Amino acid sequence: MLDYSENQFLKLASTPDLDIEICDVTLRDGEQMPGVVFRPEEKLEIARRLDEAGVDIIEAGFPVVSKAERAAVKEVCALGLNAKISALSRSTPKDVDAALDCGVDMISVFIATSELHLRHKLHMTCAEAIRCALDTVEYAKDHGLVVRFSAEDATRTDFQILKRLYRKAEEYRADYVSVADTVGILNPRTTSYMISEIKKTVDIPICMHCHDDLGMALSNTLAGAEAGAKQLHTTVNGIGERSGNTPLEELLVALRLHYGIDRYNLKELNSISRLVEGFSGVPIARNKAVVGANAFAHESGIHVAAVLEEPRTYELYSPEMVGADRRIVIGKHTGAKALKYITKKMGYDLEKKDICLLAEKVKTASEFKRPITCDELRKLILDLNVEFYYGGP
Ligand code: HCA
Repeated sequence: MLDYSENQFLKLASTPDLDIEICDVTLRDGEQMPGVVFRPEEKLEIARRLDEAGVDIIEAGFPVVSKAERAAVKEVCALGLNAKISALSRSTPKDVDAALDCGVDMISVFIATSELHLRHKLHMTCAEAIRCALDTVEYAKDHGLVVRFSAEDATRTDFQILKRLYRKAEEYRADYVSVADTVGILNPRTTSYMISEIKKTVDIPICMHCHDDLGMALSNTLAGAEAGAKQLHTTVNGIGERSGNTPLEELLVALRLHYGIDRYNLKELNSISRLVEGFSGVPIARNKAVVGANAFAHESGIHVAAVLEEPRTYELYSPEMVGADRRIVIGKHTGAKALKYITKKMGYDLEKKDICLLAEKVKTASEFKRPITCDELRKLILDLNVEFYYGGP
């Protein structure tokens, strides 16, 4: 495989060594995307594939939501995967019991802490919410679970109160504290500030749970990791509530290219992405980074000619690295070199003058605003009425 790491900007700034783990929440927060429901067998298949990709923790669901949900989380736990299995729990012992019944390794105990959520959702005082949270953390610890305490809407919570609460959660033996950027208000600079300050406050690892309302979930997750957050949350294809969460595939590729983290199996990314696209019914945008249909597609004559000679000219990293294929698209911008390559692959050996004629026909035919299929190209070749050698399929 070509070495794609020879770029000054991948080396320019001294990138810190990151001590991170990935917690994928596709099966829980991903499923909270309006209209998305995973069947139990689909949850199992996604969990298996996440495990093959090497994610460290899988948040398998919210067991108290329904009987079926609880059964599915139970089955994920029974798969015996390498990944640790976690479940979401409100700050009440009833939810912890439901998670315990599933056999999870970890639990995410959450409660909203912002003034807005306290007043308009929980109808509780801050002190009451803190009491519920700490009692539940204690209850889960007493029942042998690894506990993440998550402050929902942490990023719109009074920062002094938030830090005090995280310190308390640590005192109550929480194993992690989570910064939930529930409505995606952070930017990389504010993330960096928040995480460094929380790091001065607690000694337990910090989780970064980002939403993409401003399109900054990935950058914020990386900024959080650079500032010392350990557990990074993702969903496949970035599915999740509203604009979604940090996309697993984008984060893993960034960690590989920018930070040299190579323990995740990136070759799984394309197929897991298609799997989740099918199960969730949420189509992947063609121009989506890493897994979009166009991530390694080339049409422009100039680009195709260069890519055919040396793919790195227009590809930052190879499609093979993420289990994808390169696609050469025939359309309005296709040049002679690309046509020669494509027609040869189809088995036609056309002379240069006929390739030029064909290029003109392709331009006219593609005026209908869509690329040309191989069958249409074959028809155009036959319409040329020229002699050629055909040795193809
Ligand atoms: C939610 C809860 C949560 C929890 C995040 C976490 C959020 O709103 O559904 O586990 O840290 O975004 O606040 O997903």
